[in-house]
Amino acid sequence: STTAGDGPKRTSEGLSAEELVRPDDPHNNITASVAKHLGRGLLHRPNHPLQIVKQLIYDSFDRKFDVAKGDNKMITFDDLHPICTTQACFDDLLIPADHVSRRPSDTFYLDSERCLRTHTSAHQTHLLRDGYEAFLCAGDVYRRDEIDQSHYPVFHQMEGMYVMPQADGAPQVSVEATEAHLRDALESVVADIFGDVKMRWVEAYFPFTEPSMELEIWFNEEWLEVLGCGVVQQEILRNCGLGDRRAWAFGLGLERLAMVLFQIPDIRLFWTEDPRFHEQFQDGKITDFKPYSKYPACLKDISFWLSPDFHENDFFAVVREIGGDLIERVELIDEFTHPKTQRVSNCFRITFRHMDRSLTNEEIDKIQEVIRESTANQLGVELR
Ligand code: FA5
Ligand code: MG
Repeated sequence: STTAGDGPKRTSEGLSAEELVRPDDPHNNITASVAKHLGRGLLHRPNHPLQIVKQLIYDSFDRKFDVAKGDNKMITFDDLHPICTTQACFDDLLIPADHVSRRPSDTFYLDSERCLRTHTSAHQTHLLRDGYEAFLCAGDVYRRDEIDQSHYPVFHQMEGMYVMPQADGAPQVSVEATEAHLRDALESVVADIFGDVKMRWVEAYFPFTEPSMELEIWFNEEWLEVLGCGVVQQEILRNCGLGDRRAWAFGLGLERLAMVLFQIPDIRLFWTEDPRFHEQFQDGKITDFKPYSKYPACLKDISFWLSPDFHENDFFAVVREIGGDLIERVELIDEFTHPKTQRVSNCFRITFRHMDRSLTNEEIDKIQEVIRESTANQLGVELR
């Protein structure tokens, strides 16, 4: 089997960092540190754990659906450009204009009409309109988020979409049959990849599916959400020229699966160039990752009085922008309300760590000073 998708490639219009970061456009909130992740191509890198998981899922669906038995074959796409229209990312999926996920504190916008895809669901409607009825679509997705060992502003998803086969003139496939087909497909693929793992379905909500659910697996003594899915809203299919056909869709987190399968403890490791990481993985094989010693961390605290429109994610973005991959974690460690003025002050602890060497206190003090200045200037807060 091949490591690349078999669908058409659309990455030719790649934009440079200068074209992505546009301080002159009031809608643009893409930072240089995020921009440099575009085009890294982890899903195409041989022996990379994300690429390995992607291929395992492709192969499993390939075995699951049999064209000879009337199933649709899943066409794979893993080279679609991450810049999409807000129309495709949100409106086409019936996500209302005031939905939280569309806020500039949550989504990276290129301009008023384009953003970095926040999920691979952004490709659903144009692939349907292009005539694809069964596809898997993998790619890097971007969200402004908190920072810790399991959250990073870039991660990877795989979308699956399947329009139920229906003969001309045959009655409409029921929602129940579509949901049953979806559950069976996902349970088989997860069992195929994980072996005998405990799974459970949890009710969920997505504007673009009804009913909607999430699949969780039992891992390290807790339930871990690996995917969201559901029966596609009829309105979406109708808008794509599919009338009363039925379809299901899912969106799965590739890092989540890879961290479980390979015992990878930190989401930032997927981006490292350290050979001690890369030499541990081999295409087609699931092996346990053996952590190598980490370099020591350096901790710095920052306290400030909040401004009325302060949003945590804006602060995280400032820290990430200046500290880049040195930032392991940012956590709120203290909140204080002044008894007289009612002003609120927050204290955040920033954990700095280099993946490939030791840090000196002096170099981190310099970075921390820039973080303090930018926090005050960009967020209008008052440093303490
Ligand atoms: C979505 O993104 C929906 N588009 C999924 C979907 C597709 C639903 C099609 C229905 C039909 P959600 O935000 O829950 O949903 O993300 C889906 C999966 O991506 C999660 O289950 C998780 O595995 C992964 N994921 C989400 N956020 C993160 C994150 N910050 N870091 C790593 N993985 C994440
Ligand atoms: Mg979710």
